[in-house]
Amino acid sequence: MGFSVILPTLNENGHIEDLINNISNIFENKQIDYEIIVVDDNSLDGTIETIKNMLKRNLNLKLIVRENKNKNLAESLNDGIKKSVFDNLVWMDADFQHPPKYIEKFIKMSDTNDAIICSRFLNNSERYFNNPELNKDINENQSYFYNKLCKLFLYKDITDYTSGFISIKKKVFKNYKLKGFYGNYFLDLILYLKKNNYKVIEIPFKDETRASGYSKTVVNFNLKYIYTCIRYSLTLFISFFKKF
Ligand SMILES: Nc1nc2c(ncn2[C@@H]2O[C@H](COP(=O)(O)OP(=O)(O)O)[C@@H](O)[C@H]2O)c(=O)[nH]1
Ligand SMILES: [Mg+2]
Repeated sequence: MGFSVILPTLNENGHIEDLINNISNIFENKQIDYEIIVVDDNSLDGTIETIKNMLKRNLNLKLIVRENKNKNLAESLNDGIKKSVFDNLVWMDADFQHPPKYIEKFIKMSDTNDAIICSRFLNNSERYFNNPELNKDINENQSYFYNKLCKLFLYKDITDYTSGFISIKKKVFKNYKLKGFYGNYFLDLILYLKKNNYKVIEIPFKDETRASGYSKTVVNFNLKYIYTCIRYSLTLFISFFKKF
């Protein structure tokens, strides 16, 4: 058993070293083979230099810099998948919103499942904004509503269609590539898994606020917000028909 952890990065210098050390410790303590693949879309905040320095010390660390390519989260993950060497893949936000401790659950459950998804919307999931000191991101209500709609029209046993925190068997990608933008690549992946009868399970988790830096997906309430809503609705609409 081995794990390839893919970390897509765009300006995550404030915490990326901590995150990599944290993830490495989990696998080192359990003596499980692993690699961490950082896929960077030309960060300007020093993320690339930090990783290059770490490469000298951490032999399990790899770096892909997507030079001369358009910034794209799903394509970054595809590049990481292509480079990976182990049977189990994990990907997650590189900003501590997805706490690394859940990797221990992935390890425990990976023998009996093809995909394990950390969901924000199960009954016993907890949200960062339950803490009264933390503000809710502007797009949380939109995301909640969108995922409810997906559950209604797609699969009753899946609650988080835009999670982005997953452990998944590499074999899934023999005939499939991630496609789309931000969260909606994830919906397409769920559809593919379900249609091909892979064993998918969700587990509850407690998300955190980003450790530093800023979100690339939060949009203000303006034309871009409406455009994003339309793109997401279209994806759901198309997925509904692709389901059959
Ligand atoms: N390589 C790459 N990574 C990205 C891109 N956009 C976002 N990310 C990374 O994807 C993860 C999720 O993005 P984030 O800004 O945290 O979105 P949020 O969690 O929805 O606020 C983070 O690790 C980002 O650094 C991109 O265009 N390319
Ligand atoms: Mg994030």
